[in-house]
Amino acid sequence: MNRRDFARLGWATVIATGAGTLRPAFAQSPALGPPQHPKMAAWEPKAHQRAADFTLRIAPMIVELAPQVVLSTIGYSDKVPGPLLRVREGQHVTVDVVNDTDVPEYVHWHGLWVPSNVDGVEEEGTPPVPPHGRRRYQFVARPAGSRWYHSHTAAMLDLHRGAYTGQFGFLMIDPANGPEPYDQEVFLALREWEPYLTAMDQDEEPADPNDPVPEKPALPDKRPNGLEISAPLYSINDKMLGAGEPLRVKEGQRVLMHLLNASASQIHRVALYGHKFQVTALDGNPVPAPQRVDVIEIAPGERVDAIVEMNNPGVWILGELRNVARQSGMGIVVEYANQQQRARWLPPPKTRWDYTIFGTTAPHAAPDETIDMVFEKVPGGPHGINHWLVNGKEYPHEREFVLRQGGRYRLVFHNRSDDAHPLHMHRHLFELVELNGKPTSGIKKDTVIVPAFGRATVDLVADQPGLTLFHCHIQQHMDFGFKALFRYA
Ligand SMILES: [Cu+2]
Repeated sequence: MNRRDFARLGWATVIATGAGTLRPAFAQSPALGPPQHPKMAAWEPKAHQRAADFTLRIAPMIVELAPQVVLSTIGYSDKVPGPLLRVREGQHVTVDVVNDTDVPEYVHWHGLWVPSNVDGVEEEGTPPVPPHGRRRYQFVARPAGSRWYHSHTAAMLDLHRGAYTGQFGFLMIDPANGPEPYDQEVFLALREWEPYLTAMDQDEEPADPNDPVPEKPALPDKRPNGLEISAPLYSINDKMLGAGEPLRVKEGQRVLMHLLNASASQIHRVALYGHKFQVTALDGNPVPAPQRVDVIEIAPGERVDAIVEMNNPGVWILGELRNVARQSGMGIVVEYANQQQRARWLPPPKTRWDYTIFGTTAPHAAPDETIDMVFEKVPGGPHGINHWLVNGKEYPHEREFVLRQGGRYRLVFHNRSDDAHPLHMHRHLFELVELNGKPTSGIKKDTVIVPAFGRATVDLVADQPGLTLFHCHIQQHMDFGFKALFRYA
């Protein structure tokens, strides 16, 4: 049976196994009562502290992806995605997080300039939200743009923790000077559900033979590939294609779409037949040269903001290009007013996603230092899981990566593996300099896809003192070696 057959037949199986994820805490948790843990008292807000702007409750919950397709996961405040946190640039934000599960949790504020002890990362020294306890996170909301928050807990072999759960949500930091004009705003988070381990890698489009492969070794690695994460169910937000309300639009509207890939493992490509995406921001940061494209590629951790001009009346599917992903749920119906026909999917023209077209040709300031980072796969390993090396070693790297405050660093990412990796730098933005030899300028990101056997070069100004985690945003890769800690001298 191939993977597609499984996707067609497998729902009942999946739901049955999914039920096993219900934890005792689900039955025991008080609805909103006082914390049960003895250590809790220390975390109670003091009388003189003001009330939090937001409270997030981490707890087991049920998600109805479609009628008859219901699974259990851990989520924020009983919502998937979690509540939209919307703040102004520069606002002092207080978020109380209540952990109603049996394990410590970390909430990471992805794309924000926050100190290490607030970033929500164990490796940087952020204290956890204790089991059946609570923790207050306080930060200044910056920079402006589409940010998000998510669990940063290691999952390892537990596929019901960290990024495999429903613990993710949008965090919008509205710019002081207001966004571009639009008629409607939508938030679309791409997700997979009920992950499992397999050595059959069918979750990505086959590589284009014309893609440059500057890091391809002369001799191919003949070792058999280890286990990777796959998933039979897909959704946009909490609904499979066709199960939720359609996105209702009117001819002539400009719809601002905030796309987020909240997946633990897969890069996605989406299209909307007969429409173009005017990409205005990458990872929440306005691009110097907005462009209209047919297809958006987005990796775990990335965000893309795009305006779609609704100028092709009908009922269409905005969905994943891969049939298996779209037919297993990754899509949403876009319905124009007064159109009743069946939703249609037609594949878009063949295009290649290329960050560099959104940049300029301005020259870059010379770096103070260049840091080369080489990424390699160790196929198989303990439990048959692929392991990952950064400069020949799995995490940790002692004091290998040290930044001097104010220094300008050029990081060269050499991907010597046959997978694409979304590489994320915490607490900083970097600027793209080159992708597979193609120069660009002015594109600020916090996560960049380095294609299979490809190379990406980025510039980073060391202006956020404190421990800073760097890692692949694919949860399993991060858990099995693909991370490094940057320190300030
Ligand atoms: Cu990776």
